[in-house]
Amino acid sequence: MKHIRRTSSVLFGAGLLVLAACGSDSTTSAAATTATPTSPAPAATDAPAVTDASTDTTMPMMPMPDYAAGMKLTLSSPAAGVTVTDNTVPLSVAAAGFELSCDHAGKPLAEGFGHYHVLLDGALVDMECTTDTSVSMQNVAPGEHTIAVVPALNDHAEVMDNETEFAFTYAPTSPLAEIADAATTGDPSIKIVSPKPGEVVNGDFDIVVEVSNYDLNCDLYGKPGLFGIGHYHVNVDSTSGPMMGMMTMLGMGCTTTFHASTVGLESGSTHTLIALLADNGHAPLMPAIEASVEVTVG
Ligand SMILES: [Cu+2]
Repeated sequence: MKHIRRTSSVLFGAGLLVLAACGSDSTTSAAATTATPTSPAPAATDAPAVTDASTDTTMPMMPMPDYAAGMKLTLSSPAAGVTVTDNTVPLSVAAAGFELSCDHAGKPLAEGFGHYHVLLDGALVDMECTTDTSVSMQNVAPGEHTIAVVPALNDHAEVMDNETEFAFTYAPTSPLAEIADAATTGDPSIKIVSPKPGEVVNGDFDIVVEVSNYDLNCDLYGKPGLFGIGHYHVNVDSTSGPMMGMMTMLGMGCTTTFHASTVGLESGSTHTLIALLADNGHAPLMPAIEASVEVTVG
């Protein structure tokens, strides 16, 4: 086996995202023009002194744009303290002060657009752009748990001050069979089948991948790591930088088709789409297992 199994969901603690909110390449100019040095970052006091080898700890803290404070979420259901007997927890979330747009995710910041992250017991499950979603209880032990929703900017930096969390009790009437390590013996791999190199893409388009020796599983997002099971991320132009390279992540896929969009990318520009295998805790496999294709925006 070439890759290392990682149980890394704790690396994705929400605070880390705040800590790593600075851009990678345009940091200097962006900070110079948008930073307000006299007022501290809104979430700075919440940021823990957490460091990890997988994050770029040399990156200075950057204040969130002013509009971030106005990005709010309301969780209309379920009610706090509810007992969940099904194996999914449905969420009903309303956004105010911004438009939910996964098309903008991983792209440059744009006032008025963002998405939200769902966290189970503090571990990132997924990014969401719809008002109704759900969290699977696959590989979740019965008992007390929390789910949180937090507004996120296009670069996935979380507006921690506007996080909403609720506690619930998971008491399944028919518990799911636990999923264990995969029995795969080959090396995992991923290929991008579509688009083809050099293809011109415009508007909505699909990225189709082929994955071998690695089980894609949506229900295990944010759950403890398992050998040979996970999902993939799709990034644009870069997989490095803080937040495990997530600032340029368009989204995550657990089926072989990922719906992408050229929204937020300039017409005529050329970009590299990168699909990389990640574990349940969203850490890219190490060493990286990825595929890329260069496309032009029509
Ligand atoms: Cu992920």
